Amino acid sequence: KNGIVRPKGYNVSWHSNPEIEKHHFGHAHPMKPWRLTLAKSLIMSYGMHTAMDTYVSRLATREELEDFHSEDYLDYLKTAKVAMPDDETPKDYNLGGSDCPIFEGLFNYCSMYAGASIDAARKLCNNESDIAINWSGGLHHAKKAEASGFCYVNDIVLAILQLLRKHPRVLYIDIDVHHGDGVEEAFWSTDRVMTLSMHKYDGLNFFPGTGDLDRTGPDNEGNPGAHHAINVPLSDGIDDEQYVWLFTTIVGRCVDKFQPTAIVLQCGADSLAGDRLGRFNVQVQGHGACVAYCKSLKLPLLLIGGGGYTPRNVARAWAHETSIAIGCDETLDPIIPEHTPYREHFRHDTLFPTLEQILGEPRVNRNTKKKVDEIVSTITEQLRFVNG
Ligand code: VJV
Ligand code: CA
Ligand code: ZN
Repeated sequence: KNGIVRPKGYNVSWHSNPEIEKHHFGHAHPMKPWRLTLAKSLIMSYGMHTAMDTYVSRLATREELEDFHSEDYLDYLKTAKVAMPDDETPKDYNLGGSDCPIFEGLFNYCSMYAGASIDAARKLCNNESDIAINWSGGLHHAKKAEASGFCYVNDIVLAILQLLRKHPRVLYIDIDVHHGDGVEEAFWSTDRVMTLSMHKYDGLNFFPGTGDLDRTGPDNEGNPGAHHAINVPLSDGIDDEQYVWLFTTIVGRCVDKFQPTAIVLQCGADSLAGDRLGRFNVQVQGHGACVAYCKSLKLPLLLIGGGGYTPRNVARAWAHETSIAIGCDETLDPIIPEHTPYREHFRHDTLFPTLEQILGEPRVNRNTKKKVDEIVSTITEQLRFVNG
């Protein structure tokens, strides 16, 4: 296998545990941990693992999970039994419905993806990594005592809490097509974390139904967290040009004002065109440009996964973004190597399966220039209230 040259003096760490990939949410559930196997197959067939420090992550401890989650919720999550297969009504803590089913090994699954994010954050804290990656994490909807939208334990909140032990200010950015409500809410009352989510927003018609432009944090008397939540509500069909322009413009201004000392980027791949649940027209190139922009800021960077429901495209995006982290994106052969396991999955679209190709049926872009400009000017106004 062709190895890739490791950049000197620059460390990328990859945190994963193959056990995670074996879990099943149930027949026809859109969340497929197996997409991680597909992503890993691309990353390894390009030889990228030789250019990173690779770690098999461990389970998060009970104590670590309690940094955010309530004891009673964790007790329930640990002991919850697999329900009747046709039972679709969510039970206590929103567990057991069709979005957040109780499946075999659920607590191990949660402890593993959380352990990987915590490990990754610690590598950044002790300067052993410049960029740390956990594609199995990014489960942004989980609350202190509630499962939500395929998320049970909020590994992002746990990782940010680790970063805050050393870093005075953390910028959290979320390019999943859904609103990053759980992370936003967890840091509602602090000025040490700024949260920024770009997402499809259509009132209550698109999950989770929050994330309008005016949702900036509670501005009750003396709340230091006021104005530190940034929301970019978008309509169907946004393309690379608009998406990347919005991303770089808004993130650039947030960094100028807030002066973060570390960045966490949730790279949910359901914002890609052709996603089973998503509505955007973002391509692998545009999605990756967001990662490249964050890397260019030269701050400790945590890359985590998230949504993504068309597995071959999730794998394409996260393999491409791994190559950006390493700095070998320009030298990769766009045609997926012959020896890649599961290569047939990528032949779905074209004769020669490639890493970066036009994904999905194009959707009509419902985002007007006027609306996009208005979003930037409203957020620019909001940022006048923020100091680094
Ligand atoms: O829209 C919802 C909630 C409902 C109730 C439950 N039914 C199934 C759907 C409507 C109001 N939930 C969303 C949750 C999206 C979570 C996204 C997570 C992330 O990407 O942001 C981060 C990892 C939703 N959209 C689509 C579905 N649920 C869905 C769930 C299924 C399904 C098909 C669609 C569950 C089981 C099966 N099919 C078999
Ligand atoms: Ca988002
Ligand atoms: Zn999502």
